[in-house]
Amino acid sequence: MSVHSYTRRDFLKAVGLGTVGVTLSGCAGGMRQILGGKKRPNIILIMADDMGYSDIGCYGGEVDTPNIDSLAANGIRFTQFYNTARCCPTRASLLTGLYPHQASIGHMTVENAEANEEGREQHYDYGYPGYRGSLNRNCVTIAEALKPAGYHTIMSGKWHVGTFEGMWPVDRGFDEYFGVIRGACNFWNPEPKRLLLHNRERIKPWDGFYTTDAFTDYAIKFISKASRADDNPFFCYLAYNAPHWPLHAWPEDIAKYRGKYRKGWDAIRKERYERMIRMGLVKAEWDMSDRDAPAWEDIGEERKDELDFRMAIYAAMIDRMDQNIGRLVKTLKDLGELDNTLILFFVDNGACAEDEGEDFEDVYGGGPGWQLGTKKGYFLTYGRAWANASNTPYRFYKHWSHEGGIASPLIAHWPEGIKDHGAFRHEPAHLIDLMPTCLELAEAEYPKHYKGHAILPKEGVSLLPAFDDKSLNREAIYFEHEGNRAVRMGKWKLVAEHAEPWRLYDMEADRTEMHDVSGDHRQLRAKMIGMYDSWARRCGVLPWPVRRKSGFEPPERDYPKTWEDLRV
Ligand SMILES: [Ca+2]
Repeated sequence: MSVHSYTRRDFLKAVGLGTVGVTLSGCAGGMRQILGGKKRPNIILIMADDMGYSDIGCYGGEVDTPNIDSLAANGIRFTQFYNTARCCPTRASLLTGLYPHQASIGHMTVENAEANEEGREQHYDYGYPGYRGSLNRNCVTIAEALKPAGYHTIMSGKWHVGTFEGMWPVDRGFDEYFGVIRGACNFWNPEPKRLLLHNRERIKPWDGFYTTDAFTDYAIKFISKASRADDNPFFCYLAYNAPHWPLHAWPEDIAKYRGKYRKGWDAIRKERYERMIRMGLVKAEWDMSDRDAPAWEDIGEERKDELDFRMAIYAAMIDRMDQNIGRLVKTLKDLGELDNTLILFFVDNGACAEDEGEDFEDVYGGGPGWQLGTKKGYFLTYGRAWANASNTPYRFYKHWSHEGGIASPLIAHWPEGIKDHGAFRHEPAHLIDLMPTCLELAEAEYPKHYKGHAILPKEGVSLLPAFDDKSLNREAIYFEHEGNRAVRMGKWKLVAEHAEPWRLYDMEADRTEMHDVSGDHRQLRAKMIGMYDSWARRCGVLPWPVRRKSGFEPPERDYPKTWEDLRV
């Protein structure tokens, strides 16, 4: 038994035996906490998938999210928290505390030969260190770092940082896992090749299965088990796939919103923008981004009805996630764990305007209208016009390094540790900060070596000072995805679309990135470009598009594609 797994019961036993002096001399953090009469907190990271900055109520949205709003009202909200603009790089970064390329997920995750037959190079193992498509062994996950400190390590939901066995959550420090290993899936019936697993066991979806509900069921099950097992705290990573496409929601949740979006995106954007100004989330002097779609009044009635349906399903998916977060919070309360649990809620990337093609031109949503409200459909989306509204007041979307791609809500709720209630924090922060935050709370050491591999130094800073409204004292934060790139340093942001020149914005005066001030700050711009280039070299970022390394043949791997292929 390590000193870290020492429980209160063991401690009392040690005191009774009169060996306390001997015991204490060799003790690390966990014991100090017990001696201080305070147990280290449980930590729960809850991440939504492909959601706009202003969809939820406490960030200015009209979607009904009372449970998430309650976490915000009794905790704090960061206004400038950043992700990496895409599903798998975000997951790699949050899990490891590194930039995605350092963890080898500079683009997407490895697929099998079948994906290659779609005509695009979808293998995603490019042969370069930053682009291997699964977490490498020169990083540790938060679970791997917290487990030696005695934490139970639990995950439920979408993994998406390594497809094949050996790359799975139970291979990367998690005691228990339930969820979908690969990316997007049918919410009612994840396709066999998406790999629905409990630990290593293949699971067939049951009657009434819906990913958001099922992921929560298992998170609750694992947490309850850990809470009852001993006095050690738990770390839980709950990665919802909502409200990522396909648009799939329960009829009763859709009914709540059907018709409410007939007012159109112009009205929704205006309402959100004004609400956000009143809330103190955005400044009135920031111009709202341009409408990236036709005017709502120019849309025909039939299309308006379908567009309302699409947005109603999207809202229903968020609503359902919120209901499930309510169930989780109630469980924590019933277990007596809520007060000493840090819950962080955030999103993996901004609203999604993806199109089936390469040119992102689908304004009104992908997939046939007849699939809406059914359990069918894969690429069934709400389109760029609604994504533009989801990201009010910011520009661009998932994939981009502008605020619409990378800005995320971050709610921190921890009754015993955060005394400020309902307040905002304006310190820029990033996914890379979650590892240092968890390490500090767990009093765990970040390893220099792990299982025989040298581990890269962590990149972020602990968010705990910001919980107490103190500065984070950081230098800069960097971004790159598919050639879209950015540097955030203090109030300045240098940002560029792929193949476009750098532009410079003063985020205090213009967070919506509408007024390039490059001309007024040439030296600063040049300095930040130099900083970006050094960072890109250091972290293995390559110029986009990245192609498979010459002479490199990715290892052939396969997995069962159908239920018939499974030997159950
Ligand atoms: Ca995503």
